Amino acid sequence: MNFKNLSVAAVALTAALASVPVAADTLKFGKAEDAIKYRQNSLFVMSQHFGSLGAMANGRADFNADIAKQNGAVLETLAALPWQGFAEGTQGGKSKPEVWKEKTKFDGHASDFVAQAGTLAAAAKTGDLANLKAAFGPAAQTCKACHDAFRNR
Ligand code: ASC
Repeated sequence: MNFKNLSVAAVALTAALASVPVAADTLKFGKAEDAIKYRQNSLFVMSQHFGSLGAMANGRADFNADIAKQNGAVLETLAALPWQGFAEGTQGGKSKPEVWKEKTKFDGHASDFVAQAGTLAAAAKTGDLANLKAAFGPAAQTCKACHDAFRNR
């Protein structure tokens, strides 16, 4: 293999590795309580990283490109996780019963959010505050839309 083909292969491998799905559907919870804790805690950790990006996007914190990039990367990885915690038979916590009664709609909200988290992470990676600002609102909107429909206050 010549050098050019080798670098093409390296780029293709990197792209393939990057698109390996994160651990989104890997767990079988022993107890409903564990599933509830898992989804609540993963959502909580996500909210902290999301909140840091929001503070920069909204001018409540100084923009730091490196921190934004790292928080975007953490957010993107975590965004895939909570949904497996909403398994059948794990009703409770702050979830409305509609999560399970309207699972397709709920899953649609989850995948909208995952897509926006990816867009926000990509925006954060550019190191440009204007891109972060543009991507933050639509991502926050996907959090809110799902909470309005499926979370008890
Ligand atoms: C957060 C958080 C939410 C969302 C929501 C967006 O950081 O904890 O629930 O953003 O406020 O509208």
